Amino acid sequence: MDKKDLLNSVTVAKFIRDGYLRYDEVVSKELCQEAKKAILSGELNAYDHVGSPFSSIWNNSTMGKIFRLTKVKGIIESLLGPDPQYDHHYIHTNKAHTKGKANLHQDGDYDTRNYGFDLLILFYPEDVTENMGGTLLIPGSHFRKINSNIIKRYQHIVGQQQLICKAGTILFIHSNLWHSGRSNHSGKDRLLFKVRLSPAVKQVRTWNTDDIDNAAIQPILSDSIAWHGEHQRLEIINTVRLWRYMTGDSTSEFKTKKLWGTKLADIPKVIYQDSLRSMDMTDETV
Ligand SMILES: O=C(O)CCC(=O)C(=O)O
Ligand SMILES: [Fe+2]
Repeated sequence: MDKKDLLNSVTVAKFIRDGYLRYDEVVSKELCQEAKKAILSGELNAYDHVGSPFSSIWNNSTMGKIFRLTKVKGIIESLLGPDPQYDHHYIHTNKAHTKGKANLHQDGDYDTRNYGFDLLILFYPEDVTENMGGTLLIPGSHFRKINSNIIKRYQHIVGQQQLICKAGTILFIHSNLWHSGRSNHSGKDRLLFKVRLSPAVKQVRTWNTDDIDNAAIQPILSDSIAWHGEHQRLEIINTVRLWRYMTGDSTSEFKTKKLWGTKLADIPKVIYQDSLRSMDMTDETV
């Protein structure tokens, strides 16, 4: 792809810190209408072939047009690298006047990778208003691996974001970010088309890195997220480690005091520190 259509390093740093990026109204109203028709027709109900190149899926169809918009393609390639693979898609119809959608979870809970990740792409073909049960996201939760739905009892986490948006909005989410659909108290169904893609390459410098030395990046990576509380330092280290993995930086220590001056070798297990499963995993060296 032309590098002008890829994300820059500042935006990728924000993705690494928060675990998601949001783009409002990137899909035209006409394409949203077409997408809604395609969804309701049932033609998209079945999975396609898991592991196929994404470029081979939905050719000559509305969804193909949407996911091949230059802007959308550029974001996908920036986060996953070229030629990502299709994992699955799903139509989430959150019916009018339905409760019981408090279901905080992580899609990538069985994922054994330490740094590589899949991308969830959540496309809303219709407006989502305040009481329609828009997707709830917990920024900065993607470094905490959890088992199945054990987090679903957590409510009102400081800084949580519940989506309210216009038709054509897309969220791009790290597959370990904690998220949930919510109860729909409105009289209208809420529609969400989700696709999960996997990288076909190691996710290193897959975006436009012309601004890699931009001074704005370090404060983004070492920003604190209120709900991390006492774990802020560890979470910043996790954030910086993912940044270092994705920029291919294998120096052995943080170079500047601002990034805590900590020797990585002294803290070999901080990534996914909440996961029992991570106890027997060997960390990749970054
Ligand atoms: O219904 C929602 O907003 C969330 C759906 C979800 O969990 C997913 O697509 O992975
Ligand atoms: Fe999910």
